[in-house]
Amino acid sequence: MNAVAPQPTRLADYTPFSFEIDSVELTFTLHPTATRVRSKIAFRPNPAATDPTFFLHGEGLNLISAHIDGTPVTPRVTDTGLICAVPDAPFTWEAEVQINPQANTALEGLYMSNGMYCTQCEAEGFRKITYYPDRPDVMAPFTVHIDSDLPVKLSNGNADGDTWHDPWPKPAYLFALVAGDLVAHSDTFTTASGADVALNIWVRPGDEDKCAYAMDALKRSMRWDETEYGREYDLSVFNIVAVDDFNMGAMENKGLNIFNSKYVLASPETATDRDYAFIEAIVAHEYFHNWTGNRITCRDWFQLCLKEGLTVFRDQQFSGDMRSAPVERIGNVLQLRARQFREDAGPLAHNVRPESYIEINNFYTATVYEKGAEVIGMLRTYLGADLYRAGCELYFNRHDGQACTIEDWLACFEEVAATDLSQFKRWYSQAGTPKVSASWRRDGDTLHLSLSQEVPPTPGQPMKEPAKIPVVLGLLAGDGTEILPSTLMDLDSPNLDLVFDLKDLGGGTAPDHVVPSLLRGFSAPVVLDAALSAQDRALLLAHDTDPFNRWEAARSLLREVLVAEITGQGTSPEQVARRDMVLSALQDFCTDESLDPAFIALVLTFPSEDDLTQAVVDAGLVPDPLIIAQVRDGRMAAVGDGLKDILTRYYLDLDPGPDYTPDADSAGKRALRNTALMLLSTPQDLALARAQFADATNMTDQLAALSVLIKGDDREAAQAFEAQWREDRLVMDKWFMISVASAPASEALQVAQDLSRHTLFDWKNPNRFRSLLGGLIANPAAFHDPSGAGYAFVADWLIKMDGANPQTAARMSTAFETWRRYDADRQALMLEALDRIATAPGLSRDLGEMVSRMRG
Ligand code: 0A1
Ligand code: ZN
Repeated sequence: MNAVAPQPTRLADYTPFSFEIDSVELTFTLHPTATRVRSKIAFRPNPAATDPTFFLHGEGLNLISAHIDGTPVTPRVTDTGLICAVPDAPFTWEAEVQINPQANTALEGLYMSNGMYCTQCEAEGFRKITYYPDRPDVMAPFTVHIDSDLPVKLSNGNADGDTWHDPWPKPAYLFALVAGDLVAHSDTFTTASGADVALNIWVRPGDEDKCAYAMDALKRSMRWDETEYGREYDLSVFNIVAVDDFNMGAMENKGLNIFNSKYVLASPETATDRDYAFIEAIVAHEYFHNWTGNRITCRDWFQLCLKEGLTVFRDQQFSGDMRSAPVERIGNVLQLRARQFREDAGPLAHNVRPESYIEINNFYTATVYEKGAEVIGMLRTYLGADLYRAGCELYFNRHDGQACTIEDWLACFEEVAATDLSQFKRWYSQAGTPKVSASWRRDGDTLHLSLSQEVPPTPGQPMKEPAKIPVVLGLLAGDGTEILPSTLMDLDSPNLDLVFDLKDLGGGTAPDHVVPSLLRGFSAPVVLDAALSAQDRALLLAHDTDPFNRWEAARSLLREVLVAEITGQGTSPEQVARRDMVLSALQDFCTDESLDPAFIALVLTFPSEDDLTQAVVDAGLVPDPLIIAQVRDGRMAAVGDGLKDILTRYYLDLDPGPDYTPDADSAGKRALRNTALMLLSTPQDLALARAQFADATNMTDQLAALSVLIKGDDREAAQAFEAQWREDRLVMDKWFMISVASAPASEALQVAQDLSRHTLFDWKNPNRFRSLLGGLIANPAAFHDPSGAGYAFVADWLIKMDGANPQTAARMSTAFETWRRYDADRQALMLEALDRIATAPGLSRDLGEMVSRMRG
């Protein structure tokens, strides 16, 4: 543990900075171990400030000189920054510092990746570059000079030789600099008002032929933001740079987005359909930040969801428009449940707008991002598309150039819709996933439907107020016809009783049987508990007009069957009958020729082991990861056998041929075909997978086959893949991941241990580290091995990584957040691993905070 316990930063303590900045001029003289940074900053007292102290953040800097208005000064320098006496009037601050980019393994501030200089400043990395008020509410125009022999030198804004000028005031976290031996894939874009923009994607020589898809996604994003949100681009150049060493997915630096290369580079041979979809979404996400994040930014880091929730919502809308909206929605909900519901149910649960933190980097979470996006979606559901757009318009016009709060954002919607959003605002200040229960009864021709809600206690929040929950519902008659189309109900109190006149809805005759279709489109991020019989869910699967609820019905039927089997009730006659019924419901569903293959693939995809673990916990039982994996595999094989004819037909009919295109339709066909492959294959029957592996001409099909083969313990396939792709970093990341994630539980840990000694295991590269460790964590039966060896392996690596890159170690540590789910022995072993991390010498603030929150 650190000698002095780090102190939390609190939302309630916000005060504005004592000075404003009129301009920033930076001069970089690049050197791998001794880069010089000169800064010249025009400060002016801030009339809104109460504290006149001149404090500049700075960490790990070697201060060479400092001047105020040309006169040398000697500031008081500490570990976190400096304080200096300054005039009570405008003044110019000049400083020179020296830094060592090559020694920067934390990848925050200025660092080197394969001989290239690059920066990552969000959230608080700029303070590792020079002394500055490194807080998002201090915005200024920047001019940057770069002195280096390297051929390509980039920064924010527009270029004039090696000098870059960004006219738009921005906080330091959006600063970026790149220098290296790079080549560009270039294009142009003309904005709606006729301005020409040069577009460049900068990559290492040799990678330029893998940029076309990202470029296309960028142009589509730019157009979409114009048509859907009225937002145009505002500089004459937009640069994207791909780097191999990056802590996160990508970063929206003004005019100079920096990307993890895995979210830029794609060719059919090396990238999967999933990779293409991510590239499209992340390119869009970073581009959309230009307005939601950059032109209008956050007052403080507690407001992170202001830019992230909104920008995720916008990128999800974009992907829904570019691809199949229902398929995208289901994918987003799967992610939300897998990551955010898991977070919300454990010791790391926190508000969409947290109120205190020790290390802000620990709050780039599924709750801030994904639940934050759901909150925007609910706002739009309540207001409707037109008022939502009007509120956004007001927000953009009113707050351009400002650093804002959630209050500023909501006030725009309260104003355009003349409504009070104070109860809605609880979505920002209450953690936990609300549970909505629904029950109904028939009274003659009247249906009484009761909804109730309960928000569970979370760490530090024992009591909750009722949330405002939009429940979109419809009603189906027993023959499958819809008698009530989607209708928005507002569950804003603990209970809501609804009454429907079925005679009226049935056009004069009340149907004999009525099935409610609740929470259509997943209209709120809640857990729904509705007492729908299996027959009713089968009816929804067959007939609901809402695709999300069709999928949801199938999923819950499958989950129920699996949980029964996992908990030892699988052999009862009732369960055997239930399984037959589910199989025949799936069979009927699959024969509908009009359905989108991507949608069918989702319906046939089994709940994950993690999902089933939570379902077992929800049933009040203790999960055994090995049994869960065995039952899931066995049931998949049984469903594959039961649906053999139709799956084989899909497999044969849906071959899109050798000409790969990454569009959603072709990807959907491959998804269904590979789902069929997975269901049809067993360790005893790998012929289809072997043939596909040998013949594959694209990475989607090759990797799908490899996964099946590794699961079937076919080591030769894994070796062949390695031999084929050794030279390709991004493909080898997939190999490291899948070799462990798909391995049989009894072998995965040994495979992980062996791979950690592989010559290509460059552990300081975050992608490679995440592939190997993430692969083990994604194989719960191996990670949770009763010996505790899986926990020990991960803990050892977290401790090691923490010494080099605390952010990456801290993010990966969430593998332990679910320790309370397990039996006493496993709990003890997981806590032992956490305690070992907690007492590791030199533990970082990042990992220290995570471990202490998880420990509870
Ligand atoms: N703002 C970026 C994500 C990002 C966040 C933090 C980082 O370093 C701590 C890096 C990138 C986004 O939302 O894409
Ligand atoms: Zn973002």
